[in-house]
Amino acid sequence: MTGLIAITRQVSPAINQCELTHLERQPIDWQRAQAQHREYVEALRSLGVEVVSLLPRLDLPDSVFVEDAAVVLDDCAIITRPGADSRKSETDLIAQVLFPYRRLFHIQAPATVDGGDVLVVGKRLFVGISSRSNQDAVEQMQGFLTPLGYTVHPVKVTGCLHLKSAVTQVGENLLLVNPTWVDRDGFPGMQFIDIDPSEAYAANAVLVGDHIIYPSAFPQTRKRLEAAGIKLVAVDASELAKAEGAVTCCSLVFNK
Ligand code: CIR
Repeated sequence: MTGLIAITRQVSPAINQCELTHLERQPIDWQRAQAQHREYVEALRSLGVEVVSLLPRLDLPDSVFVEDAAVVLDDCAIITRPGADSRKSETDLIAQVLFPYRRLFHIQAPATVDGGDVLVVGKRLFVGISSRSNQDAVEQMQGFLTPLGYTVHPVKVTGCLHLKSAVTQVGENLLLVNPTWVDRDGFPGMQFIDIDPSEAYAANAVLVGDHIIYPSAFPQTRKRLEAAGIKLVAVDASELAKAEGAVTCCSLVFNK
């Protein structure tokens, strides 16, 4: 085992009432979404991660996207305050689950932040300023984390829901990026792989050890990743993509 744990939650039967910002609503097949979510959980397990699978919540359509409720670091966790009102109560449930593992900090109004807007690279946190996450959240996170040796950097995001729709980490010093949605200059000292321009949503990957979990929907970008020597486990994440969810959104992965 890797010593890594992943918190996940099964897909809500109310997933068709999910929030949507940049996508037109299309019917989501709940059973197919559940099957794909199980495949995702198996991908995590295949990489040696211990997976906690929480029960589905009928009252919380977007609760499968556990990433948005918290940011888990090695020495603490931040419980977020999601930007969408329908999602604000998801955080209490996740705080209960994380309580045994980490000291918790809580984001307070007027700040809002979704975990999908927070990219952690070592001791640096990049926070997307988006329709969900604001500068007050950056300042509260700086207050919590500066004494622990972290730095917190706001980054402007346009055209997509979250920072991690536009950029994720795929290696120690390496980011996968859609440069039309976020400026590479916001990440000094990092190296980049650009997505294939025909695959706008291809910048979201889950890094687990020296592998990534990656959607099968992006074969052109996958070629670029493999050419760079990145090992990947492909999953079909197409049903939850209709809910504007990507692969990082469905888990909170951290060192036990
Ligand atoms: C929402 O709009 O909040 C959900 N339908 C999708 C959230 C996806 N989460 C993520 O990218 N971290």
